[in-house]
Amino acid sequence: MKKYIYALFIVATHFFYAQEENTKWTGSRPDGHAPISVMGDHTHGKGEVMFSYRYMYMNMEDLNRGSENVPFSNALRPNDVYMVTPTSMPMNMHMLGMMYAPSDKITLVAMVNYLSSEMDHITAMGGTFTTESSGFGDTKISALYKFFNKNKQQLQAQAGISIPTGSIDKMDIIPASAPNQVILPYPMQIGSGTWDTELALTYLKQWNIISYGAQARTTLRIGENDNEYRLGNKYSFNNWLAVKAADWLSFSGRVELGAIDKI
Ligand SMILES: [Cu+2]
Repeated sequence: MKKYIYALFIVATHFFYAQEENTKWTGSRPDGHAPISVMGDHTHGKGEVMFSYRYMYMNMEDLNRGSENVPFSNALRPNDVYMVTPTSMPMNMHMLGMMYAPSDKITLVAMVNYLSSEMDHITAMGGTFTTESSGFGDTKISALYKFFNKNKQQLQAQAGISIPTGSIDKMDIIPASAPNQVILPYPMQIGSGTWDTELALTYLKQWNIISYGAQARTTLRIGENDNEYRLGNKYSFNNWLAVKAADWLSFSGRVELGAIDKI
């Protein structure tokens, strides 16, 4: 499956005691935040608290063989061995986050999310059906450490864990199993099932009306889950630019390079 569409919104509340110092990078400018899908992009000053709500919609559709787009019939009998192939998978994600800085150097981050997904299928006989799963996902707790902030540049590291609170036992009825439920495939499971390590390194730079950021991030999965598999490790490299249009408005965009290991 490929082709995905992101829709992202944020409602964030800041309780800040902003100190505008001309020589420092600052998150209190509207362009002091990365595009919303980048996590751990900023730190807070001592005593600051931030709550966030993020919503993401992602739809995946079409079928690829290698990197080539192929019709669904290519995967189905008599062309191939499969009885069923997925055709699209829309997903909704609600993310609640909290940040708190016990000191100027350290910011603590906690995140929980609620996921609901559907997967549409077509069968070799031409029938269609849809499966559904939803629930609270894995819980992420991490700490951001600020190495330095000078000359309008900041460097920070993030280290954390993902606690496997999300289900890996989601089931639904498919035509071949009715009236019984069967276990749903990997992408329809809510959690990873493993304790995962999250590590990131972020560099930030600000000019008068422009901010730049770069972040390398990895998710390393530990061991196997209760269903005897492990999702692939994830690696990503993000680059973003934000332009300050007014004291309350900025525009930003990012380019991400990513890789995921095999399950
Ligand atoms: Cu924050």
